[in-house]
Amino acid sequence: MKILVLNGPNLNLLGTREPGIYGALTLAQIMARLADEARAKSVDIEWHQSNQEGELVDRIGASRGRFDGIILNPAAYTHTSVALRDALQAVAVPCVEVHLSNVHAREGFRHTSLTAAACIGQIAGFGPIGYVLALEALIEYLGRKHT
Ligand code: CA2
Repeated sequence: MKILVLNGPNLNLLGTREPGIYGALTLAQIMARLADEARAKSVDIEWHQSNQEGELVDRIGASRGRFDGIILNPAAYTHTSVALRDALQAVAVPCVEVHLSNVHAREGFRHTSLTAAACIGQIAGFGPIGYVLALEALIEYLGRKHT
């Protein structure tokens, strides 16, 4: 099983600022923890971070046939990107949306996700462990039959 993990804009700044909202770990540390969990479950993961919407769209577009599932933290593009939503719908690779913070308890503009409707589900508010929960959810989902 191969899972693509995509992280959107400014998540490269994790661990350097706003630890009160996003925690003290860097993205590399969060991804290392996820990779440990994946290895223990015999799952291959490949992860990327980009501040460019088009790069994220391209990576989603190229995922069909190469990956069994996607874990996506679209960051600020969650709330704005029709392009990411269309890409997810087009490839139809099962995707779990992850947010470190509980977006629903924050500013109103974060309550809307344009991408979540193109995902099998959303995990928000559990910090870095949200990525591990997303991996477990994907493994469970992919183990079931979907017609
Ligand atoms: O909670 C999340 O994971 C978010 O996707 C994070 C995004 C935010 O726009 C979403 O509404 C919720 C922001 C990522 C920016 O990360 C930073 C990390 C350190 C310092 C500043 C920003």
